[in-house]
Amino acid sequence: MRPTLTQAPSAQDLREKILFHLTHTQGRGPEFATVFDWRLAVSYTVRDLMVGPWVGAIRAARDHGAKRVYYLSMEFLIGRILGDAIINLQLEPAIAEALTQLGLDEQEILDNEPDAALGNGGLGRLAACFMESLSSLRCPAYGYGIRYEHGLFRQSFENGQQVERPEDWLNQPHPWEFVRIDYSYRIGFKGQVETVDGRAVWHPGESVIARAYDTPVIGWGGDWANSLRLWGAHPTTLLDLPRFNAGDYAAAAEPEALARTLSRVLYPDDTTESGKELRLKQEYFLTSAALQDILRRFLAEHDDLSLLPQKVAIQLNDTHPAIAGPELIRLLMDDHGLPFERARDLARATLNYTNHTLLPEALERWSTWLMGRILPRHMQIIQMIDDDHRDATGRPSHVGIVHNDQVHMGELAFIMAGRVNGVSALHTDLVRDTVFADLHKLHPDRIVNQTNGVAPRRWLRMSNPSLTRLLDDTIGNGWTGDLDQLQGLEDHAQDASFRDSLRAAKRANKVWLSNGLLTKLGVKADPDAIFDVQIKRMHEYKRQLLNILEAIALWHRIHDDPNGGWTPRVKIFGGKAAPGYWLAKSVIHLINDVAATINSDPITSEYLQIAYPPNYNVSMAEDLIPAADLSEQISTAGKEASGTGNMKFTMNGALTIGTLDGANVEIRELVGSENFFLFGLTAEEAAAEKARPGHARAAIEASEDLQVALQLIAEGRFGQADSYYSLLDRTWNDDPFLVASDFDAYFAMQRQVDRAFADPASWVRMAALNIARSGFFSSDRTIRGYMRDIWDVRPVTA
Ligand code: CR6
Repeated sequence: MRPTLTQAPSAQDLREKILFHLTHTQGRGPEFATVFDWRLAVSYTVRDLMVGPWVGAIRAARDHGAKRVYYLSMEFLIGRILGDAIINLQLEPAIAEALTQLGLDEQEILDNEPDAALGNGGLGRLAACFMESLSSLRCPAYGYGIRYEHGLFRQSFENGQQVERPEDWLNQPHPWEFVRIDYSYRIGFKGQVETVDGRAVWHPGESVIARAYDTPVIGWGGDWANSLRLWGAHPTTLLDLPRFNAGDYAAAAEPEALARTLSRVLYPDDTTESGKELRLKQEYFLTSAALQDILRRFLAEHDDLSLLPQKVAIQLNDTHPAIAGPELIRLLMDDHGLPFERARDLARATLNYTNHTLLPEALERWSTWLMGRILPRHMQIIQMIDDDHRDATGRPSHVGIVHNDQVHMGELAFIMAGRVNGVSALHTDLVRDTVFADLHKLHPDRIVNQTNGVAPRRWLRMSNPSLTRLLDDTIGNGWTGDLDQLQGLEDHAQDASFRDSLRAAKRANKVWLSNGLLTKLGVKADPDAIFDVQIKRMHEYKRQLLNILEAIALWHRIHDDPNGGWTPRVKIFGGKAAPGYWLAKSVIHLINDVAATINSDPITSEYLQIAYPPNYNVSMAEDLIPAADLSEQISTAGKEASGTGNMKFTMNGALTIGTLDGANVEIRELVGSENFFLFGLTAEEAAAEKARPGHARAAIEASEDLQVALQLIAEGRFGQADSYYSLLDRTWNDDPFLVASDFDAYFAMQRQVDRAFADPASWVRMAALNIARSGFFSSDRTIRGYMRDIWDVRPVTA
């Protein structure tokens, strides 16, 4: 474990600093201060403790001439910062005492912070965990993203249906960021390319300024912080003064309006592709600003561009920043005069690409027409890269970046990357065998695996204090920075008194959640029931439909035989659907309608309850995961690249019911097949089943439980039947994600879960073993893998 802070502040110090900031930064006397004022005063106090290590880390990296890692991502799903910073700085007891002395409620202060929701789901949250691990491991790194003014939309339910409202986290001061007006770059779009003395000169038709906003990300132990640098778009000219003077005020403000739309909103899709001009502009905005900044920093330290790959490693988080290949070549050729071949080699030795999905609808493509209009110089360079690669490899004619008048961003990213990685063992195999099979044959060493991970500080130490206390008491607190130490619990799993304590810790979390569900939703969740949780984006491949159909079938069975010795269960759902994804929205509607009927059925209410709290986000996950008994990871095999929620549940002692998909495969191998509820078709079987004509109808006709469930929906037992006509039709006649084919296996495995839960001693033992064997899923392990296999960087030691 890292040494604790050399000068850990006392509660008294903290109290004085909080009061100082309340008065001098917030401008309020304590007697007038609101929770918001106090939260800002506490945040500035904590921030002050991050600034020293932050400046020190930047200086140490420069003094050591260290190689830097740059993580380019359109999404950073950070959530709240204060609680995590308190944990990483190891301030909990002192802060708690200081706040008590001030008569403040710590939870109320923490809850006052809005989530920074600059991401959709797993990919964005992964980027946030990676930033934390990079700092915890003292790896000199920068995260580059966009400072969206509106993060992921707020979800509410009206008559059971999703309603979206804009999110506005920046409508209030954001105490963690530092604006750098001196780090601003011009980003061009459109215009023409001319050739002057054999060199291409791009004259953009439009441009905006990218301005840096930095947030320090403190690592575990509090002695290193890296920067998350988010770019905000600003106009090159604030006001069109001649138009303003002529009285045309709206037109005069146009330059500003145009620029600001660029960093205004996060696109609310993750696994569907939007193909919109604004999205392409956002991607280029991020990428160009980042690369200009990277080259500026590099050239401030070195004057020989051939050193670039030794000093810079750039990671592209999915294809969203894949324009980095052409952009880096453009900067090296057009601004620095390098020949194409040199620029290409330097770029390829510097850039790497992570693939996060195989879903064809999510693979980015841009029409050559749009690319040529928005980024004319890049379109030329893309063509050069493509021709060059064809000439160098003699690849088959159907392989390449540009075909059918489209630019394929996956191929572009692959061809321009030194390393390409998948995010779980199974996913990486599928990347090699499917999407990039042809390119893999040409470059057999390029694809590597780096199984995802999650930050144990946030996802265990911060979010699960009752389990944390037990772990610290049992094996010491070294696990926080070295999650493999959880193995030390193996022996204790046999010990009845340890198991009692573990059970008590879980129960405390369940009681707390149960109170919240009652007050916020009116759902009566018995803390002794199984808490069965499925939280993630709403998507057909994730199969929330399978889960709710199982609930209906179970309800029907209980109804028929109320004295059948049923294990009480509370099903909890959380998740948003992309605003245009109407099938996913229809599943949300169905879950809410089913919940309304089932929850109020006096015959079954003791055994089955359904809760769907709206507006699932990072903070809600922090409340739900520690209270879960059962983790639903039930995607169609071959579709979920990795999953990271699955890892968080395992670490927090929930057992998984799941398919052999993504990282579930590795979770099961590590925790032991006897401690995991496996069901369903394998990826290979699923592909074969899908190809079988009439598979859906055949599976439904073979399953009485499923027929009943579908029939009850069709009869209008849950809201209006015609709301669900399309959903039912698709399930009967198409069912691309094999809900019907996997239904019986899932239903049967759930009954096995019921029986297992009815034996608490054995259940808790299984939970203990899940925790003990979850160390592999720390994002520290993942980042060490990237550092070793992809970036070739080492930590900076003091
Ligand atoms: N939607 C994958 O689907 C994976 C994360 C992070 C996803 C998910 O299985 O855990 O990335 N893919 O690797 C994309 O966003 C494209 C996701 O979050």
